[in-house]
Amino acid sequence: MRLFVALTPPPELRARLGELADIAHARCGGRRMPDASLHVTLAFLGEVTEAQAAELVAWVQGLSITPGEWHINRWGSFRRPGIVWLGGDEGAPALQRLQGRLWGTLEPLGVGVRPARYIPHVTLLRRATVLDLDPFPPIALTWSYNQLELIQSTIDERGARYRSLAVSQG
Ligand code: 2AM
Repeated sequence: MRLFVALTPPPELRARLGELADIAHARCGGRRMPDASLHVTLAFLGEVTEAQAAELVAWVQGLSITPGEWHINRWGSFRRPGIVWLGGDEGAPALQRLQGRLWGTLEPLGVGVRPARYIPHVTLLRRATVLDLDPFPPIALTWSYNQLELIQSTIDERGARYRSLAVSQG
């Protein structure tokens, strides 16, 4: 199964991110991420075995992370798959530390591949046809987090569906 570790937004922030996804979708087209799927990935693990998944569930359930804040203040895009995203604070030290700490555990487990560079972002659209982000309103959102989730991604003809498998201690 295909897994990733992510932060999921609190309800009010989720709703606000959804409104921004609507604004982006009206201009850029493509496939809008459903509100329920909005997240920021910390570690993409890819395909893992059932045994590895069970180990990862136990690990996440026993994990407690340092609470932090992530400041979202810019629109961005990845040209190739037509992704429009929200991000900011690329060097966001707390998120970078958290990501580094996760990979410090994941690498010895032999799952996933640590990316050369981590660009924290919330994907709003996939396969967007317009990637001109200049007209979008300035944003300044704060994402307060104290937990992370292990999420399973299942791909079907309607795109990816996500299911939470484990939540860290809050
Ligand atoms: P994306 O939103 O920019 O596509 C589940 O696919 C999550 O893992 C998404 O947030 C996705 O980022 C992220 N991810 C990171 N690396 C990936 C990869 N190589 N393949 C698929 N998803 C990846």
